[in-house]
Amino acid sequence: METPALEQLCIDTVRTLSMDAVQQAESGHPGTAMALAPLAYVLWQRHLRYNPTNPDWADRDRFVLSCGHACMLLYSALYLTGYDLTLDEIKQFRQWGTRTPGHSEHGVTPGVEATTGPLGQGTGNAVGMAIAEAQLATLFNRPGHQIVDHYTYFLASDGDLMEGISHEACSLAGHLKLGKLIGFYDDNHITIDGDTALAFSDDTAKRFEAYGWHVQRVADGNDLNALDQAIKNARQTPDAPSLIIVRTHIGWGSPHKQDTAEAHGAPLGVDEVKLTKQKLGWPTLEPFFVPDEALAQWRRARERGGRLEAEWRKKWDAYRKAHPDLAAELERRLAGGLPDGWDAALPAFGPKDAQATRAASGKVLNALAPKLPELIGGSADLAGSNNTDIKGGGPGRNIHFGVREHGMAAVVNGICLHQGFIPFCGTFLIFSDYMRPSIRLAALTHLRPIYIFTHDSIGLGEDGPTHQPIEQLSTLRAIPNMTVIRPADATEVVEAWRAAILHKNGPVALVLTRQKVSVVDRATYAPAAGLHRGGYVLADAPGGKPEIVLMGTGSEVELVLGAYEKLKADGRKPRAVSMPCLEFFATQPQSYRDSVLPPGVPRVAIEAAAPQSWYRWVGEHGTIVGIERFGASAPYQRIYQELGLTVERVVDAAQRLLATSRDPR
Ligand SMILES: Cc1ncc(C[n+]2csc(CCOP(=O)(O)OP(=O)(O)O)c2C)c(N)n1
Ligand SMILES: [Mg+2]
Repeated sequence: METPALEQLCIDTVRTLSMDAVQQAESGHPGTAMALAPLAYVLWQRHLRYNPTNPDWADRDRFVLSCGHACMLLYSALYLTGYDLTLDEIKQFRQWGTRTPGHSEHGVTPGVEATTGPLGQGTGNAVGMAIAEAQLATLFNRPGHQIVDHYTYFLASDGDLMEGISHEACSLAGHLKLGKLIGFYDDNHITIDGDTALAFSDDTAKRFEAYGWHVQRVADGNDLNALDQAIKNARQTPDAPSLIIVRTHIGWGSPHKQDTAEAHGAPLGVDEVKLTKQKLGWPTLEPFFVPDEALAQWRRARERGGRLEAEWRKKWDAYRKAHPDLAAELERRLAGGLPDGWDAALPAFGPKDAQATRAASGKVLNALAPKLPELIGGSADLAGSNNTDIKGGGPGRNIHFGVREHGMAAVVNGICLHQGFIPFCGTFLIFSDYMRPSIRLAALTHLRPIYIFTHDSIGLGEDGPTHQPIEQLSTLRAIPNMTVIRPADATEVVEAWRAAILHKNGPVALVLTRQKVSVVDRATYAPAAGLHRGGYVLADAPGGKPEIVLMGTGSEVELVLGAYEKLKADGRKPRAVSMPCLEFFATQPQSYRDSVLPPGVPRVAIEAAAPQSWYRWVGEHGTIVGIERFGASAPYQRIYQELGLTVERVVDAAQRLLATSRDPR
């Protein structure tokens, strides 16, 4: 069936805006936006429930553009439907300070639900959003009151589905039967290198059917009715996620670039833009031309969205009357506020409670869980090792991610983006490498998942070098806006969790031991609350005038204190510092940092890991006792000995420093 003229005009407006913006920026990805314009039209005009004037409406449908390179599609739809995004900002595509950056960034452009660009991530985010929706609906909906009731849509390209993360996330989604998750696969047979036949012969339909998804095909991406019908069918499939495979033609309408890889990631060229507009029968060659009637048609979304939200608000008012406590609780959770007394049940640990910090973490988590119902999560098949189980939590509260670290990390980002939860997820620290792309996006997007990374060093022992992290602490710390906390003992674990719950603006990794560590005697040494400043003096030299500072994190604080006592007994004047969070410490005022690490006093740092993150803190003349090789398979005490992570080595390093620092330079 021929597309009616007005709808065609609306669709071609997306196409022309996309190619004009990319042409003006002299960079970007025009072809996919051009091809998918009809899908955007059907989705935004006929199905997606959203209110352009209130992008944060809690019960809106979510849309995630997993192929973030096609962001001109999204920006066009957002501008045209009347979000707070102007045509001038479309003209500023990819320029400094713009709200239309080169890949879609959540928090930059109103209406952009996820930061995408690294392929596959958005697909994982969408799964997390659908999990969050389903869980909130279970918890808060009541008979006659469906106040949480929205769909999550995502759009994935060939690259998204080639990426392994899409397997992890979509396999989990199928297992969880996320019926309100609807994905589109842009089956255009093209990636950057050329025809997908070069590297991709999956039967994607069969693949998703095998996951338990409901799969449909739309043979022609320009067929509005077929798209419309497929979306209707998908919405009427409540017990399985849906994939709609849409055959499209990248660069649709471009006489020379359509169906070529060239249409993917480069401007069409001034001449080709002109020829394309002529072929589309576009009324003018003037760039960024938006026909009034097309804009008016698109902008009906404002009135429709206002109405949809108003209808929902009526339902909300009725719900609030019928269930005032639930309504207040849901409001609190969506706003991200903490309930009174959330930390009232946190345990206290004493010197007799020597235990692995992972074990302490499990206890703290279970003390928090009854007070913080928004805390949900689990592990990538290591729940018993990571101590991530919420006892009595049941399904929904405890998420079994399966052996899918990458998918897990993207899913918790999606749960964060949805709002209503503080998600956590666990694995061995070594496998944070399998999560890293999603961790980085959480940091970039200021999301706040909590990572529970156990088995944090050679201290895990016999499993050997494949499982013993070396460089992971430094590489995690190198991510901007990342917070890595490695508590020394059970008392610091309590404070680490408190800090993680309070920290709202980026991910927090809790880095925990497998092996037992003693509990610092807080009657003798300083209280663990010092953790909130990142580093603090545990034990000082007489008069607070140390001649040497010893510092460390996690299990190595035992070695710091051992060396401190030894040096003190030898008549030296050492200071012992616990440094559980270098990021917190770095944000302290200089005066505080100087009070912990006095300028001019030599420093020794010890951490059973690669030394990179310590150079700043030990200074030019300091010493780092770290590890610059892979670990080994043996009982952990032996590995510590062999690799030189010992009290003697710290004492020796301190004595050498003291000897040289007294030398006239
Ligand atoms: C993880 C990751 N690897 C590589 C890239 C670079 N890249 C961007 S798009 C793309 C593939 C393009 O093909 P497709 O995904 O089918 O998108 P289309 O051109 O069809 O829109 C690649 C390799 C990326 N963005 N993310
Ligand atoms: Mg493609």
